[in-house]
Amino acid sequence: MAGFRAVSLSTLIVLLAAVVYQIQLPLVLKVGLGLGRKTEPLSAFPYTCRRLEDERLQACEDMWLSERSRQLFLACSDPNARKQWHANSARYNASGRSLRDAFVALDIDEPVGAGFRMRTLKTPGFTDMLHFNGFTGHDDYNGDIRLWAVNGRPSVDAVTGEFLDSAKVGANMTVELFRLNAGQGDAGAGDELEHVMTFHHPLISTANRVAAVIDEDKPDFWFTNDHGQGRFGWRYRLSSVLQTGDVSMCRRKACWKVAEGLRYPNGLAKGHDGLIYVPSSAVGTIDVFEHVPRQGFKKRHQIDVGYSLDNLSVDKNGDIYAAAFPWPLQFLRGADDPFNSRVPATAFKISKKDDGAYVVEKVIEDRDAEVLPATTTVLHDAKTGRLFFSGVYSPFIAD
Ligand SMILES: *[C@@H]1O[C@H](CO)[C@@H](O)[C@H](O)[C@H]1NC(C)=O
Ligand SMILES: *[C@@H]1O[C@H](CO)[C@@H](O)[C@H](O)[C@H]1NC(C)=O
Ligand SMILES: CC(=O)N[C@H]1CO[C@H](CO)[C@@H](O)[C@@H]1O
Repeated sequence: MAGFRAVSLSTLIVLLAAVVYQIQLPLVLKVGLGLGRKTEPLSAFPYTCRRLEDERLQACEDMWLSERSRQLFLACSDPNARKQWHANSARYNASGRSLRDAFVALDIDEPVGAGFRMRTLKTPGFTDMLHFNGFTGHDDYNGDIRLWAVNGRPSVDAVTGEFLDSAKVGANMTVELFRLNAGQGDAGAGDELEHVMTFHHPLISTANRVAAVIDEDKPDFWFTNDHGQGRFGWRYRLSSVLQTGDVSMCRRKACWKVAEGLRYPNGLAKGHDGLIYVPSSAVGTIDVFEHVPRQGFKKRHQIDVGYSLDNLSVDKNGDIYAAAFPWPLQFLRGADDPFNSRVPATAFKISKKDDGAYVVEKVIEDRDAEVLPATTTVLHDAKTGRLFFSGVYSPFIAD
């Protein structure tokens, strides 16, 4: 009986997927496979690029720049372990998970050798493991720096403490808030992060990245659930087809949904205009929302980029930079062999004109994967004009 049910359910899923994909075939082919796309080599762009290689700078999924202290924060991991355990890509071998995820801070105005002065931040007050996905930060008025990070740990049995099979029950996703206290937060200063609190809630289910609401010193944040509430099984696998991705908000112990019906909502960011920009990887668009208190998100614009988009970042001038994959399939395949794969990368700049219209511009592309990593986040330092690239499984970052 169970077998029969499994067969009919999976047949149904395949049929359903086929129907939906047929309707959207042109879009899926264009965005998902990169068909008919003209890509350009690095030499077509006015940048010189180099790799910053250091064993601490591996598999840095995400970055955030503290403008005040001129420190670039990265959430780094172990590229080989990502293959075994990465809750956001349904890799659930808990025994192969990384045991060395850590925040790394680069003082980007302090060059040292071929790179920058850097230090790994300790988190003594946090006794659990970190398994990073996206994070964000904020320069507080009092000089503190706060970092909100998505943490995807294996689920454990509350009684025995043994690992549960996260493929069957989903990973245990939380958001962890850390603080680098004033003084410690100055470039090159302290290396200990204070753990402020853990957010644990049923709605933090397939969390991808966080955007801080920032209302004085409150810890409130928005975050994307890239597979919505589908923690495992067909709800997980079909999420971007069924458009079940969502954005939710948390205030201390309470969380609620503010937007739904999204296709793989990814690394969201809050713009300087107060609007929230949510890229959808599966369709190559950015939805622009206004947060209306007590009503949730109201969609104000949609920006079409036409590339499979990844995470966004906002620079000091308010321009948005988006990492994109010209060939998404190559990106997915590359994850299995992070040290040898060559995956093309693209970055877009999205600026808002005075009349409110958006201009999308390709700023760099590495068609032949000469230097840039399989990029999941690109960040622009408006002060120096530098771009930083990092990748969820890449063994290096680049600038
Ligand atoms: C899980 O990870 C461990 C440790 O890396 C490895 O030895 C094992 O082969 C992995 N299991 C599977 C099913 O890939
Ligand atoms: C998930 O993490 C929270 C916070 O650390 C913990 O209280 C809870 O017991 C964990 N649940 C499972 C199923 O692992
Ligand atoms: C915040 C962040 O880095 N999120 C995502 C960036 O894109 C990759 C690939 O789609 C995701 O795996 C990350 O979770």
